[in-house]
Amino acid sequence: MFEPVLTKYVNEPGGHTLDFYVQHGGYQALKTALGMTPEAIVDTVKKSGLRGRGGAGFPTGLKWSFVPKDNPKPKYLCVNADESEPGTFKDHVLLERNPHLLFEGCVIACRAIGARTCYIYIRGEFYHLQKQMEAELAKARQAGYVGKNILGSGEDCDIWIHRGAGAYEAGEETALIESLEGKRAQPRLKPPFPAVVGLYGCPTVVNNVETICNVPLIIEKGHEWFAGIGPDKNTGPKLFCVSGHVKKPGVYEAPMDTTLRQLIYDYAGGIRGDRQLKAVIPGGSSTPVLMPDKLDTHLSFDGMVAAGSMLGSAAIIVMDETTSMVWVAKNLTHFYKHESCGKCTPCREGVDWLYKILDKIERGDGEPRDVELLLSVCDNIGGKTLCPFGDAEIAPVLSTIQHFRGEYETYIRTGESPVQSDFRAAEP
Ligand code: L3W
Repeated sequence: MFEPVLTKYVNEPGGHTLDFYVQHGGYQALKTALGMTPEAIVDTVKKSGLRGRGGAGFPTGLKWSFVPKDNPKPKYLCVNADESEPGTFKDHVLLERNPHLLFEGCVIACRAIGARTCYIYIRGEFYHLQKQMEAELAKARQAGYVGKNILGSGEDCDIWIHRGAGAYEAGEETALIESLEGKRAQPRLKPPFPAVVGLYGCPTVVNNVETICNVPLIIEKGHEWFAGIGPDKNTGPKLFCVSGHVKKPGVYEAPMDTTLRQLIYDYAGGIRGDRQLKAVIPGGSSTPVLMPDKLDTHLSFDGMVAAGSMLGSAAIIVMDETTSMVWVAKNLTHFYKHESCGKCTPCREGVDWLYKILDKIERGDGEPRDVELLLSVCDNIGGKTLCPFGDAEIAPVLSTIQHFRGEYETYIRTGESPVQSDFRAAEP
């Protein structure tokens, strides 16, 4: 199995502290980066092939290079730690167990894009992390790794931890920026992209936690090392969150040429009770369901697209034969209904209709026209909203109908779920 690098010390007692981090080679990459030009740092990250770990898989070095050099305004780095996609819990591990890797990555990334201020936007529910992260940040500032005149280099870079108020939508980059500015977390129209007009109207890079944590590793071990891990264009170590009906749920670090089968059966111990696998959501609740015939696909950005889904936030939700797919669609739709920010009418109104129809089917009151009605409502949401939320909320409905239409139709005809479940998860 792959030798972890991002999560190497996460189970060590005290592994999150500055002393432990420095004793194990921490902040050496920062020293190296301080001797590099910003252009050289961007170039190294580009050559590594690092792609964003938050959902879109956009090339990180390319995103950094969009920040205009001739713009006299301040530049900002925002770390997206608003981890809230159902099934996703990888960034939490890094924030809790390896915060200095993130701080080190932030200072290096700020140098690369010409920023002196970085905000780490953590989700509202991470209140237990805020105190610990701020205590460790204070130690890093005291030791000269963060703040003014970093390690005597003349370089300034401060980091602030900002906790949101518990809105999933704040994970969308422009909504995150709005929230940081003190407004409701609602998305802005793009373009302009944040790299040009972002926080306070200034050039801003928004990167995910895991993305930034890879930066010190690339500087320390070299872009060739990083590019040598995993398949072409899908390089570097990757964190996968495995949840659902597996024997050993958890966060696993592996290269992206690992297959779904290996992750579920070798890493996560296989299906609980040795039951049959029914379906998998591979990249968090916003990504289409995959069937077992895709088990031998690489868990890479490109592999998952080729299989008909997305790697997204690499949250693999495993469902066995006892899972009602109508219930899955209803459960996830309840989440999206609760979290829609309300700005775009198709999303706000449409998701409520989706939920009502699914709830009606689940109660046994479904009508034969309901499947077509669900598809029609989805058609009026997809691609018609400012941010990807609209496309996200229809993915569970569309993909469960695509693969399990018969299950919907039987449920509607008989008024009962055709799936024999021996468990019942909490009702939403
Ligand atoms: C400058 C251009 N910048 C693209 C930037 C853009 C963004 C990135 C990707 O997210 C997924 C979806 C959600 N000039 C640019 C440019 N960019 N062209 O590149 O852009 P895009 O449009 O492909 O994706 P997106 O709409 O930002 C789509 C998921 O991301 N998502 C992520 C949440 C992440 C967290 C987290 O990290 N904690 O919560 C939220 O919407 O599901 O799959 O930066 O600006 N020409």
